[in-house]
Amino acid sequence: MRIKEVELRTIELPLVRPFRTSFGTQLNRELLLLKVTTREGSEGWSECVAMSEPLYSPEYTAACQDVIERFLLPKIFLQEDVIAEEISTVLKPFLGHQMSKAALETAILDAELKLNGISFGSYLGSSRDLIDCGVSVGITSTIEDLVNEVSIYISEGYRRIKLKIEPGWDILPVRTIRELWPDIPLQVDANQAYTRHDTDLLKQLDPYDLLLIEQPLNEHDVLGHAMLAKEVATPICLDESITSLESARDALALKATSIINIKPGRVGGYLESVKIHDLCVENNIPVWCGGMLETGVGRAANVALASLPGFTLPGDTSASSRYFHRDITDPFVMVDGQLRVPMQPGIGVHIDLNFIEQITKTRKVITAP
Ligand code: OSB
Ligand code: MG
Repeated sequence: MRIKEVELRTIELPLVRPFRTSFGTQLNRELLLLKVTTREGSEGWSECVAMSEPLYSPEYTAACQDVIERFLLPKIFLQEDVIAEEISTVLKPFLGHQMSKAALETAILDAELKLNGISFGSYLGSSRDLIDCGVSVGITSTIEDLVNEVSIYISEGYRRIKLKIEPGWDILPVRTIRELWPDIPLQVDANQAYTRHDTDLLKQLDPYDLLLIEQPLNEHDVLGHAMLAKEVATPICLDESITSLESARDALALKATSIINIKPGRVGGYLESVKIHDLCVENNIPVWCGGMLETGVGRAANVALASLPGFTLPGDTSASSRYFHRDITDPFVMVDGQLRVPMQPGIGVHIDLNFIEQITKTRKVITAP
């Protein structure tokens, strides 16, 4: 393919309720949306999962726009023939910036698959039409608010609950939810809020039959996770620490993680995600698809990825209504705790351009030289 132009848009959507984690509270989802138009007449869409501030990862929306404009796109424009599978190699000289690279690769892949009439799911290696939904529940002001929120999700049919935790909001919320719903698959996510000194505290989660503890320690403390994993009975699952196939391989070798949360943005794209999935399948390591409060554009591709055979645990792949009053695509509607994998070519969802126009904060079109 030859690229004609790339549109970079910042959009902002209000969340249905505040989302509080150990790193901050979000009321809105600001994100960068990409549209790649090719000379062949194909259009590809993606969203960059970075947040507006560098609190979850070093990347943030404005920096993503900068690196894409300043370095990544000029490099891609030098390509005679743009092929999605070659993008990560082309961009390799530029270090880091996985979320920005993932966004570019995904939009190009969407354009390519639409040209070839292939869906994301069949291209990535989907093994089913429906995927199980979990839901990530933020920290609330009171235990009563938490119980109310979890009750809603359970009645809607979510098949797994993930509670966000931090020091001071851990044992009590977990014990309360476990006592009220003794059989619901339950897990927790600390987003790096603990240290190596908290081993005894984290051991106190063991009686509650959790599927896993996600990213309790700093993203760079992989050895700390390996040490912790020896002490606690609950499996450790890394999120922030896994930024590539190599980091996944090393964390597994160190026994720092026994389950992996795959987020395509965090690891540089869907193609790298499939490689991590395959490594985990070979090593009998369960994987699940994480989320970054995506709109329907990112969700469509995530749902396709989550339908690969190694994704044996429900992901943070919730319905559109969990996040937004109105989505920018046809909404993802959960039926019996599951979402349907789109079957149309590319990401396979209809994009609501009128609504996107209404929520656009900035828009820039970069034309290929
Ligand atoms: O750590 O998994 C995380 C959202 C934003 C940033 C990091 C995380 C999350 C979530 C929500 O837990 C996942 C989702 O429902 O999209
Ligand atoms: Mg996480």
